[in-house]
Amino acid sequence: MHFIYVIWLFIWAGIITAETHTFHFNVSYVTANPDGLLDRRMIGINNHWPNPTIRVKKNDRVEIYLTNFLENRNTSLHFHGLFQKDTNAMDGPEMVTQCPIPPGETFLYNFTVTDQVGTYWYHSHSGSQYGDGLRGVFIIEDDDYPFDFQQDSVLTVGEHYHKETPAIMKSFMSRYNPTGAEPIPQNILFNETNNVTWTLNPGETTLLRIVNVGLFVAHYIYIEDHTLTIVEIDGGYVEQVEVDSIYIAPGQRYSVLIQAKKSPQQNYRFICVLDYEMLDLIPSDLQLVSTNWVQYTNTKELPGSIGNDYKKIIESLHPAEEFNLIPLEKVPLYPEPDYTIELNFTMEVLGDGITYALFNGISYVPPKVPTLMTVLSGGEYSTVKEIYGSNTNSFVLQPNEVVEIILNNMDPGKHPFHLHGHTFQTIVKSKSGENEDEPLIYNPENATFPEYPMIRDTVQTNPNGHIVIRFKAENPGVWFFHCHVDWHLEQGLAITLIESPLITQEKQTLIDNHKNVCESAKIPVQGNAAGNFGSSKKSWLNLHGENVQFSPLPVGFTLKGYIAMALCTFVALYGVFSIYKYGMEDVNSDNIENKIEKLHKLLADCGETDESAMFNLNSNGEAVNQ
Ligand SMILES: *[C@@H]1O[C@H](CO)[C@@H](O)[C@H](O)[C@H]1NC(C)=O
Ligand SMILES: *[C@@H]1O[C@H](CO)[C@@H](O)[C@H](O)[C@H]1NC(C)=O
Ligand SMILES: *[C@@H]1O[C@H](CO)[C@@H](O)[C@H](O)[C@H]1NC(C)=O
Ligand SMILES: *[C@@H]1O[C@H](CO)[C@@H](O)[C@H](O)[C@H]1NC(C)=O
Ligand SMILES: *[C@@H]1O[C@H](CO)[C@@H](O)[C@H](O)[C@H]1NC(C)=O
Ligand SMILES: *[C@@H]1O[C@H](CO)[C@@H](O)[C@H](O)[C@H]1NC(C)=O
Ligand SMILES: *[C@@H]1O[C@H](CO)[C@@H](O)[C@H](O)[C@H]1NC(C)=O
Ligand SMILES: [Cu+2]
Repeated sequence: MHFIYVIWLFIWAGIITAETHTFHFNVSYVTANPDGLLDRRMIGINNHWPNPTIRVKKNDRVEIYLTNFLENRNTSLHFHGLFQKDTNAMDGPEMVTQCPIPPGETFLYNFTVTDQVGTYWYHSHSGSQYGDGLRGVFIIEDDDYPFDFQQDSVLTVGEHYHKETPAIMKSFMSRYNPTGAEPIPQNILFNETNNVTWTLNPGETTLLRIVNVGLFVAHYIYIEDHTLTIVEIDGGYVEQVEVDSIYIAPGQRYSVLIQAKKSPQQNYRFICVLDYEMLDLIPSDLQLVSTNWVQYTNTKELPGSIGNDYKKIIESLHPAEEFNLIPLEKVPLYPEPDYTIELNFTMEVLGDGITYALFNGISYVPPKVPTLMTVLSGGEYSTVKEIYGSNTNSFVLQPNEVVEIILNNMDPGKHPFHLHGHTFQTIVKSKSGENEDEPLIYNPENATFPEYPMIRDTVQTNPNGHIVIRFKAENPGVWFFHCHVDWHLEQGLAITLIESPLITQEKQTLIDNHKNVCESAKIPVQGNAAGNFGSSKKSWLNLHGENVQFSPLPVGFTLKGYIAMALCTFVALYGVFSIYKYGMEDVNSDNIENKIEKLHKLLADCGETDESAMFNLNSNGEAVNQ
């Protein structure tokens, strides 16, 4: 008795609470049939898929030995939302903070979760690889929750593709897709499968941690005749809000309390609906609504499927607007920024005929040396922005300054932006702009900000709108800021924040294991973005050989015959492909009109003269002869 009492005291004092959790993750292909329609390879851990949920407590240490058993594919692991204080090299994004892990190699992820609590997730940060399944939930339990519940449960949602992401990428980033139309998923996954029955015990309260592990589409989620009480977003507690549904973008987390009925007489549907506005076309056989169930009693039948009338369902819902969610620990608006970064985001076709995502005209292209290694080897030159290359969208931040990012989304799509290593205040989130030619550009002149802005690590920008976020540069290291639509990340929609490089050098080093992995990947661990270095500033500024984007398509290009012909072919193929592939019964007219407009612009730019033989898409998505 006495002994237990002493232990109790220690725990209360928080002295011996930290534990080390060691995992061996053998990452390999596993055959699975997530949606019940097709066997395919998914990327699993220890010959199992779906992947395990990691549960730890505040201040615990996590050691993961990740061995890459994939044939011909590199991998990496990112812990989405974790600050990785003083362990930047454990953050995961390939060529930003680490070398890709080649087949056969083992990488040790070793970090503590410090005082963070809440719902996070882990996923591959090698291209769009997590779309093939390398993803899972990461929970940090609190010692003392600011709400009561009896059950603690998780739910992941996402979209599913029948093809593997390298094959999808090949047709997506192609000259034959000049509008950059995003890949259309084949299905919704509800907890990595579908037709799920979830049991609730009458009268109990459940904390449900919901994570969007998809790489493209946001979801509406609700339980018929039940209220969801939002208590946490992206690891931060919020003032409780009762809603009939939530809207969750890729990368985001919402924890909700669900009060089970005291004496239920029936079972209920648990519904998840894709945000169809994010899809360019809606194939007639695509289910945008996923019916699952909450079961109270197995003596009553489950209600039937709700059907696929997604528009009607979405119209009936009132999800919480993320901008209005107030952190429980009311954090006042951060002061005026010491440093402001303005980013104008556009999608454009570059000289190779492929659509890229650009910030201020620059599409992110990975450097030859991971940016963290450039910091660690750069000595006094690590504060010079230029050494990080001309195509990495790098910005150097000073210790503890308040940084503001203004992001003008000059694209008609919705984009969930994620900042590594921090949470941020969203102080402006505009509505959608009317159209692509008149995006709503942020004007600081008339801006008003909330007293207690919402805080999270991933926020969705509205079409042709803007967001303004603020954060404190209190975490030395190299941090990626990018769209969590991984198709867009692969198109270059990212910037690199180099935060307090001199302090990073002082406090952080690469362990031998990491250097070995780099050696095996044949990636240098010193030098500027081009891999050049030396004793002089001149050698550090020498970017000869760096990776760069294709140059823009010249306007009125003289090889217009070639280009025009190629573009005509794209248009025709695009239309014909769409018709054959999808039936085109329900084309998303808003999006498709934007894309058609882009095509027209492209053709105009190329000086196309003979339009008589051209095929084009009308707003019903039919190929028409102009
Ligand atoms: C879910 O139900 C649908 C329709 O009955 C079926 O086609 C699919 O295979 C089921 N999914 C799973 C994972 O069994
Ligand atoms: C991982 O693979 C290695 C090598 O095949 C094996 O020795 C080890 O037991 C595996 N670990 C797990 C957790 O499956
Ligand atoms: C793995 O990474 C190395 C080093 O960047 C690269 O050369 C190789 O092409 C990558 N492999 C694949 C399959 O992407
Ligand atoms: C993980 O990092 C801690 C702190 O640097 C160190 O003490 C520990 O030995 C490391 N674990 C492994 C397995 O190397
Ligand atoms: C989702 O899967 C996890 C792990 O298998 C399970 O614990 C949880 O109850 C499931 N959630 C729902 C809503 O079915
Ligand atoms: C962004 O676009 C606006 C409107 O065209 C322009 O005024 C502003 O200078 C641009 N900012 C940058 C950084 O290019
Ligand atoms: C800003 O406010 C002033 C005064 O109300 C108004 O005249 C002006 O049009 C506004 N500017 C913008 C860009 O909304
Ligand atoms: Cu995006």
